[in-house]
This record gives sequence, structure tokens and C-alpha cells, in this order.
Amino acid sequence: MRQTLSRRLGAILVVSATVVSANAQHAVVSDVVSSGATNSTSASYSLRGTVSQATVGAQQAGNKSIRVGFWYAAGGFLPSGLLADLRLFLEGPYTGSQQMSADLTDVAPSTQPYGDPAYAETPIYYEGPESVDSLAAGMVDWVVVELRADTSSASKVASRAALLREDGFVRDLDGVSSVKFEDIPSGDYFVVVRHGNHVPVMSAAAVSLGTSPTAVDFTSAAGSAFGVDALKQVESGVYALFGGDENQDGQVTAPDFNSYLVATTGGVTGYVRADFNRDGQVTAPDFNIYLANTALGAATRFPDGTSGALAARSPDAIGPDSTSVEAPDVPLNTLKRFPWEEEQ
Ligand SMILES: [Ca+2]
Ligand SMILES: [Ca+2]
Repeated sequence: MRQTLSRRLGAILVVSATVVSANAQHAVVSDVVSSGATNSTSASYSLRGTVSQATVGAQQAGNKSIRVGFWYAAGGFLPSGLLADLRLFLEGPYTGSQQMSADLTDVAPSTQPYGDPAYAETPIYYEGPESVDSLAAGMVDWVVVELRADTSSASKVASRAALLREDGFVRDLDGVSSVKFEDIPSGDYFVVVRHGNHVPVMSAAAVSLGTSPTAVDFTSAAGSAFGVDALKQVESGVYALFGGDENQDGQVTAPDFNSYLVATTGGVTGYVRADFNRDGQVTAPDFNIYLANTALGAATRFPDGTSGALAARSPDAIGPDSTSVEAPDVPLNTLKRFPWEEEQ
């Protein structure tokens, strides 16, 4: 607590005191004054001050009393930050055995990408400054984590970007710590997590977050996410966010396919939104993720999880050659080739 207070109080001088009466019969000596304290002395008192330590109890001797404290927020001390030990899998890069591929570690941007204008009309849009020198080994991609006081988007109290590791844990910028939300009071929050081409999820219930890490696990139970069918079972007892939501409107539908088509036709590689399995290419495996999930009706299941502004999204955001292409009507799990190849 003392370290916390000193950080929060910054340059505010926290004073503890020694009171010495004029006749030296009522000395009160505080044990919290450090050896580096300074003295202020007059004929009737000696006041010693130090930083980084505080005393709020009254020091009293006889009829002499002094109480030294500090201002703090109504309702309690400011917290040092909430810690969420968040875990989730993305369906696209999921490889099995509780692991994801990290093929984009060296390709992903060192600054979180969700402030890009291409995301401006989507719920994941986030202009925060999170940045690293380079992604640590084993990092899959950036995600955005959001805290809500209740289930509505209007109750959002914080957003931040963090890094998703191949074992599913979301880490802070140091690559090892739980995700920290600065300057947010301890309490119960719904936790939303978003990735640029997967369907976002929110915790099924409010999670009690405080200054010690609290687990928020979306990997081991379908019911961990708000709503029904919010997560996809990728192997027995293991759940992941649905892939294929390229335009981040919270569903996997034809516009996502259109973006895929533009990207695969253009042969783009690297850090690409239509690369659903995150291997740096936009090819058939990405299409198959789209196809399976549009057939399943994958969509956000929590309140205000989608954006109503997406209809206004410029076609330029997905490429100048984008056209309206209907999703192919191919039974799930039967696709072996692209549908337009089957027709040849
Ligand atoms: Ca979509
Ligand atoms: Ca791919």
C-alpha cells in the first residue's frame, strides 16, 4: 500500500510528524519518519517530514495532538490498476492441444493496429498507443480488451490493446504479465475481447477484478461467453472465437467473403485481415473457415456487440475491386476446392 500511495501521490509531500512541546514534556515521536526527513523547528515544535510514507492516525501526548494525512478519492484509495488473467483461443490459428500458431509474430505491427482508419466504423476501432519494440516470441496477434460496468456498450469503462500468446493467455506489453487496466476502481466488470477477424465475445457474467490477477477463461467452457453459441468448440472441451469476421460487424457473412476474394485474387501476403488462420497468406484454408462459420451462423451474442454503422463502410476499405459476391452454397465439410473451380 505504501508503494501504491507513493506512486499515486507523486510529488505530494506526505508528512509525518514529531511534536515537541516547549517544555519538552510531551514529545511524540513517529516511527515512520525516515532518516532522510527534514526538520522544521520553532521555539515550540519540531516538525519532520518525509515522502513515500504516510501516517493518518493522531499523535497525541497530553493536550498536544497532531494529525497528518492526505487527500484521497472519496470511497477509498486509488487502485494501482486492475489485473485480468485473460485466456482465449482464436479458431483460425488454433492448431490443437491448447496451442495456436504464431506465424505472424515477425510480421505483425509493433504498434497495436486497431486505430487504422480501415477499422474506423467497427466496434474494434481503438486509438490507444500500445506499442512494443517487437512482438515477443510466441505472440499470435494483438487483441482489444474492454471492460463494461454492465452488459451495454454504453457502460464501457476502459479499452486497451494487449498481446495474445500461442498458449491463449493475453499478456501485457512486457509479454509476460497479466493485462493491467490503470486507474480503474476494483469492482465487477463484464470483459469483452475482440480480434480483427474473429467474432468477439463477452464474459457470461461480471467478473470481480482487483489488483490481484483474476482469471477470465474463454477456452474451457461454452458457457464462459455471454449468450448461446458464442464460442466454437475446436476440440473436445476446448473453445475458441469464431474466425472469418473480416469486417468486424459481428457476423460471418458475404461481405467477409468478398474481402477474402479480393485478397486472395490479389495474392496479398503478410498481415492481412482476410487471413483468417493467420499464416500470412489468403488461401483456401481461410475460405474454409469463412464457409464453415457462415453456415453455422456465427455471430456476436452479447448486447451491443455489433456496429450499426457498418452499412456505410466504404468499399475502398476492402479493396477497389470488391464487388458483391454471394456466398457459395456448399454443404459444410464437403468443400475440397474453390466453388468457382468446381464449375470448370
Ligand atoms: Ca463480418
Ligand atoms: Ca491464411
